[in-house]
Amino acid sequence: MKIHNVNLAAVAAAPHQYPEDMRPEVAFVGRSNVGKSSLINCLINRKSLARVSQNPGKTRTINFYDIEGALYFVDLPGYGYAKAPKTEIQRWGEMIEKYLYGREQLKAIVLLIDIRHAPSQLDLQMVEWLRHYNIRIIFVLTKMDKIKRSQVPKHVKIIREAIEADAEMILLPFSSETKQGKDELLGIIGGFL
Ligand SMILES: Nc1nc2c(ncn2[C@@H]2O[C@H](COP(=O)(O)OP(=O)(O)O)[C@@H](O)[C@H]2O)c(=O)[nH]1
Ligand SMILES: [Mg+2]
Repeated sequence: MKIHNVNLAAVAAAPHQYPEDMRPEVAFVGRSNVGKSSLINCLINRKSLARVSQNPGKTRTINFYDIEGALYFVDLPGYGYAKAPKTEIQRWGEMIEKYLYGREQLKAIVLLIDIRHAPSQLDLQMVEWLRHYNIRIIFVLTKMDKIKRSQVPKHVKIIREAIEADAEMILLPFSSETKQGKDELLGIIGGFL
């Protein structure tokens, strides 16, 4: 899959604003600052269509990117930013749940985890949630350029054990800086559509 034509098709604060044309969707989720905007920009070959934010936790909408008129990349709001009041977290949960619930078009979720750290409690909760909804998860382990290549397998193993991944579960080390993992990820996404 090569991506040339991308448009921000919808910015949704509520379900009635989601696209309704039944094209397949792949959604991206992870804690704030994990590198989600950078990953989406890397996949779509743009510098900054998906905002790379210095201000974590600002995105409070679900953004739908029309990819080649064939599918949508869905940018879900990030979680786990510091200093978020409880009401904000609750609103976040409701927003995500409304999207996940019964979204037939959703073919897979790309869940981003920083390769340097063990998954947080919120990451594990997210995994449990997605398993509950029976949604296929692709784990992308971000910022791999920040650790030595020789350390990658060790970090993958720690994360694999923490999420209790079975053998078929995909955990893909990735870097938006070096584009390592990009072609593999596009291949995996293509395979699910
Ligand atoms: N070294 C490195 N930095 C990254 C990578 N991906 C994102 N970043 C940096 O991490 C910060 C957060 O990235 P962003 O894409 O805005 O994260 P988001 O909050 O998950 O959307 C920014 O300063 C990015 O430049 C990566 O693969 N390698
Ligand atoms: Mg972002």
